[in-house]
Amino acid sequence: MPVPATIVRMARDLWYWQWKTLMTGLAPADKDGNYVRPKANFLQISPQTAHLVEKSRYTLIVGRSCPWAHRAWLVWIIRNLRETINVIIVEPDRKRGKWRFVTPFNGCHNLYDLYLLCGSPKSQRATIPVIFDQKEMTIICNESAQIIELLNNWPASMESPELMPFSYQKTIEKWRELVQFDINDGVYKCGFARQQSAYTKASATLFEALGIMEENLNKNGPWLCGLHVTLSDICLFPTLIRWELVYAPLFNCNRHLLWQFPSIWQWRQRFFSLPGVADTCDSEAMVSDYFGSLFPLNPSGIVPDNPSLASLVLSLIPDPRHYE
Ligand SMILES: N[C@@H](CCC(=O)N[C@@H](CS)C(=O)NCC(=O)O)C(=O)O
Repeated sequence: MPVPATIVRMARDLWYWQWKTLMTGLAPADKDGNYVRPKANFLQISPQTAHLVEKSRYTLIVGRSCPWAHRAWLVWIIRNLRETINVIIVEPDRKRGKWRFVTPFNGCHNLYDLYLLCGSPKSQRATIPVIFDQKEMTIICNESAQIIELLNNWPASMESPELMPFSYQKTIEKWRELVQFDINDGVYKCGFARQQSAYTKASATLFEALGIMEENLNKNGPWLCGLHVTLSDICLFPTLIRWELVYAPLFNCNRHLLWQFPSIWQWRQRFFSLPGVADTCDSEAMVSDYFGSLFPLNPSGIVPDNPSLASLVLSLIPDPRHYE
């Protein structure tokens, strides 16, 4: 039996009100419905002194689904820092909306308790990535943009690559800024937009930035700043590896398909093939966490099927004659 139109309208209005209420908890927005990312609050050592830190005193805490944690994990892998800083991978606890330690860490079962132990106010969101100092029992940094700079200066072997060489610094900063605001955060601005106009603006900015990346890689590749992998590549990859799995289907990042940017497509294949990188890309964790946790965007909780990540990333760009 068809549902009467008035009931449908009432249900829609009620759902829309509930959706807005839930979105307020999930993703703060300004008065025009644009998503505004909250700020992190811990930073106690400067990147310039990170190379002086004592070996094995610190732990990097990451999770498999989080793109901000992924960039820190990538620096750890690419600079081969396993001798000088431990890594712990936390798991999402969806019922409680917290990051959970697989085995208790300093007596804490979840990251929120570790934040409290380190003197964080109760109102603080317990986010990853984090660098924890075991000696002082404190979090030294919980902002990924700073964590990757710290890790780039962390004690490492002579062969470890420098990801922010001095002569490239200006160029790296320029790309990092575009990547951070228009791409890393850009996908969230699309997905968490509260109004059509906010979404339309975010989507246009996002794809314009991808266009700029495409042109740059085409002219100056193979990496964003030329011949060497730098922190700008590290920042771009976590967003692009989640593209078809999460951001296109869940955050409406659909204006173009990624393979329509051929240089970006090849750049992603190149980055994915670097030693150790594929092991940091757990597509099941990414998909189940985003689709399972972001209730206001996916109320059914249904987690979609996907091709294997390697087959997707390493596939050839379709021949233009077949789609034009
Ligand atoms: N400013 C942070 C943001 C990190 C962030 O938002 N992490 C998310 C996971 S992708 C998180 O841990 N969220 C937990 C929460 O908000 O309670 C950074 O870039 O390090």
